[in-house]
Amino acid sequence: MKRRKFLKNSSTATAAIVATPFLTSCQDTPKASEVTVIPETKVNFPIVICTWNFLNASAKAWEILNAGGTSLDAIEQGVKIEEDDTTNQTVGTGGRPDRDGNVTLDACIMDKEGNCGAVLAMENIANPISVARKVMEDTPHVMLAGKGAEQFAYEKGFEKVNLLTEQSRLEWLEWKKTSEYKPIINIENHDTIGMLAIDQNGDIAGGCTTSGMGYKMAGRVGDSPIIGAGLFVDNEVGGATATGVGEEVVRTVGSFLIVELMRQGKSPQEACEEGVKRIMAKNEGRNDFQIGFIAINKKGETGGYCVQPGFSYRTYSKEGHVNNASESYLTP
Ligand code: SD4
Repeated sequence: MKRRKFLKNSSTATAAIVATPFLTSCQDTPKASEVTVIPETKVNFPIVICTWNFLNASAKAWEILNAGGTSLDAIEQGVKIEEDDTTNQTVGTGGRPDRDGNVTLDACIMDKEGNCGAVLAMENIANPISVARKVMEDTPHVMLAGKGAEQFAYEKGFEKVNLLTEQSRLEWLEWKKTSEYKPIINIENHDTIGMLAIDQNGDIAGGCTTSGMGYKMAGRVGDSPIIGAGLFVDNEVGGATATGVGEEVVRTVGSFLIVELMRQGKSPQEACEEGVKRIMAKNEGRNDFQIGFIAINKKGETGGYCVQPGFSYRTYSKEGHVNNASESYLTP
């Protein structure tokens, strides 16, 4: 039996029973007295984790998982909470605009089969994660950008909305007085939501949604909607997602790297640490940007690591919900 199948439906401590080599060569089904019990393997799912301290988003995802819903539904419904929160100025409605005053949204989603969908630099649509899911499910493509993504959303019944709130407009007008593009650590690049979930079947899905870096150049796209950079899920291994300065995450294909490190045997925590170290190796001496990675493996073990102090990630499972302060590569 494949390990993946063995873990299926198992959300509590599990003892794996393995036939000895002698017995397997002699008969198909060993008797209970003739098997070796290997140590308990603790699994922890269903579970959802997300970047930053998003209690409402993770609670929504947990509600779906706990009721037996799929990880894919949990991701979509969970991150939508932040897309609709106008006080979150890094995601969805209320997001900070680009330097021309236009709010452009990026999102991607990935399911247990490795299917994925993304929208890039899309304007006037409130829930890019749902459009990304439609791209995944209803088109032969993976990514739609700009006007094409917006047009596709209208065709799918999404409404045109004004994403620029008064608060974000006034801050942009203030920014324009100096027009200095220098994202403030843990402020202007704060609050993108990347989310990973495992459902009761043990299947993993992930999503990531953002308005990108505040006051970016028109047309700029970061890591968040790029499969492998801002998000990656491999249902055999685990998933990873990122927040922070997307250019640096793209340069190392960060989330894919972390999943591959887990495939090679690293824990989610070790893999996130290695991911950040790879980025810092390309940026020796720099201390002016933030990146945070989170990861989960097939057993529901989690990890997170970042460049600068100040990043946290939330976990929500039967064991409760916690905002985990992430350790950082740099010290304060
Ligand atoms: C980006 N990674 O567009 C995003 C920004 C972000 O919290 O994470 N903001 O580069």
